Amino acid sequence: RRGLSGAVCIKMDDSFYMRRCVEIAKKAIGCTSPNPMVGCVIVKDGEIVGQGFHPKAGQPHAEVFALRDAGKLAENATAYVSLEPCNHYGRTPPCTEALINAKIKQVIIGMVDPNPIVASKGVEKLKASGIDVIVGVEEMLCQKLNEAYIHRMHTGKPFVTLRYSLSFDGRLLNHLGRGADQPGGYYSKLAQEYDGFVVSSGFLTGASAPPISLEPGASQPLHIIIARNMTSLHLPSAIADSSSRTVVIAEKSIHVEPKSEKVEIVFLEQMNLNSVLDYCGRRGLCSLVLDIRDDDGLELLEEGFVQKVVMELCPVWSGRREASLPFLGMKQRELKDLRLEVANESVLVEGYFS
Ligand code: AOF
Ligand code: ZN
Repeated sequence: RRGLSGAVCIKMDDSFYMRRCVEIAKKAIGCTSPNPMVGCVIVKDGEIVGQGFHPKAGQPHAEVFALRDAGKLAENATAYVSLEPCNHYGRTPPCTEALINAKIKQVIIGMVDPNPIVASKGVEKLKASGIDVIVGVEEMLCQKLNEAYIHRMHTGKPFVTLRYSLSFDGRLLNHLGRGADQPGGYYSKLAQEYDGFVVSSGFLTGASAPPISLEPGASQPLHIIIARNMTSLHLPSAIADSSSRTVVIAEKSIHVEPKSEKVEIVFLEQMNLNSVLDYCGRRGLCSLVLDIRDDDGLELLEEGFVQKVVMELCPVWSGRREASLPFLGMKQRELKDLRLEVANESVLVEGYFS
């Protein structure tokens, strides 16, 4: 067969369409929490006749947009969805019904939804309606897309990524590598992707600019200050005036200045890392960055609450003899699924705690 451009069309396989679902789902990166990112593609006779993604919690799901896009062509077509279609009335009606009503013939699913109100009920409903269902195409890719959502569904806590910068002589830096917080820089992208940043004391002294994303149209992360053993807190203007919201989590009464509509104070009766993360999970935060510029915040790592590490190796020799060797005295652990990237003038190394 020949396409419009005259080029020979190859029949694309399930994996290709599922990867397409994941690609379009990412258009909503950072915007869907506490919902997952989901993409859907409707294919008929080897052609994509409709596609859609879930833009934001409260808005229609990916399948609804894809079916609208396909119109009547959805009849007898195959729907590819990166996550199992829902079968419940939440903020939106069930996608299984929408697929059934549109007379979809086959549904190919990337992964089962770990949300207990969905978990396999969507698959069962589709099958019971006579639709052919396949589950597990490009499953690992679909899981990676929603690693934070899946983690929160399983644990009730946000997925936590530790980020820090090191010099070539192995010292913790209190600044980012060049270009990291510019548009397209890894830090700006992390701030777009993650729901919240735990800001350590380096930010409170005003030494570091608070995490914000400069990606076009990005949603900004919530700034979280864990105010343990503090009775008063003066926020630097960079935080108080930032476009992001800030939440100060405290144990007992705390005096926070300056007052701002964007700064919220939350009290937790028994404040420990477990209760802080549980609170963040209840609040709907699926993912957090623990941004280390000095030695605080390290208990999260020690207690096993960190899932992923992003280390930036900056091309500087600090020459500081006394400067902190980060994480000294922490217990030995293995990292897996390593990824390496040369970003601007730094080297980024990512890994997951096993
Ligand atoms: C899908 N496609 O695009 C999304 C799904 O409150 P609701 O109605 O938006 O429901 C939220 C739940 O629906 C969410 O926790 C997840 O289980 C599922 N999200 N499912 O088939 C989508 N966003
Ligand atoms: Zn749905």
